[in-house]
Amino acid sequence: MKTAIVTDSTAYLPKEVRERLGIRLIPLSVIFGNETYREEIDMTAEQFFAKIKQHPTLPTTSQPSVGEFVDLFTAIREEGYEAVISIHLSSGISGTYQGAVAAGTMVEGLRVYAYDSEISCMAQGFYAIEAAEMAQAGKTPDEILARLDEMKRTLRAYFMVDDLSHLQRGGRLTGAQAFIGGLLQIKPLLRFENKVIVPFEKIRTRKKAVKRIEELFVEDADKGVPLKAAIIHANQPDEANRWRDELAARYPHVEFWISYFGPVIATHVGEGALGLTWYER
Ligand code: MYR
Repeated sequence: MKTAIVTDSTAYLPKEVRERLGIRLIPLSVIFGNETYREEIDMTAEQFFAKIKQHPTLPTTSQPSVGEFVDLFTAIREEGYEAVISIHLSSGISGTYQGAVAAGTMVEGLRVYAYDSEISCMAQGFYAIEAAEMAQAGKTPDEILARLDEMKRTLRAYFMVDDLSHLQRGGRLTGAQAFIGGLLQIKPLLRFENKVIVPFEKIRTRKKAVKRIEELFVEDADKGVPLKAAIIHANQPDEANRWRDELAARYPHVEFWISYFGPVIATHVGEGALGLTWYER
């Protein structure tokens, strides 16, 4: 069965990877006043970080419409595909996945499998890459979905933000009410649990938070199993590169990527956010 792979822009996959693997992109948008920008199409991460420095009101974000999904799925069917696996950011933080599900019921002649990555950013990108490689190798949708579920069992992601107020303002922080006052002064480690973002541990400084993420990574990296990992940063390329160089020197069996929080996710995590994700290859 000829299967296409779609993911949304919040996977922040490099264009070269998308083109090589034939991964289709559906963009989310950032909205500044009455201007809407589709990320990765109308606005890059660099342009976003430059714009938020000048813009008095903070942006908001929006998911793709069901109509955009229907148009994309219809075009895929017209290209002769029989199935599509559409991989999206966690349904606990965005309605994008639900949009794909709804559109899937409206396009005849194409089997639409919407997949909730229960995460976002390069972790979601890793799902899309595995799926696309398998689709290119002629695997069936069921085989691909089974591999994605298997990946979910070993995939980890921890991140920290410089300023928690962005996540709070956008309503994307769960379970932090009990210590929210204190949280604004510290750098809690965050992660996804049951599709939503929750504080994992309270940590006082950025340096200690990086060290703690590293400890969690090392617990898995020390098992010696080949891993694929990505450092994800919100406009902190030097810090991300330094961290990657240190980790890559110590863990040659891990394939490291550098990725970024682009406009939509950076609207919610703020500049300076930093994270690490990994899974067993
Ligand atoms: C929308 O408007 O539908 C998009 C909402 C996006 C919320 C993003 C919340 C932060 C996600 C952090 C991901 C970290 C992954 C390692």
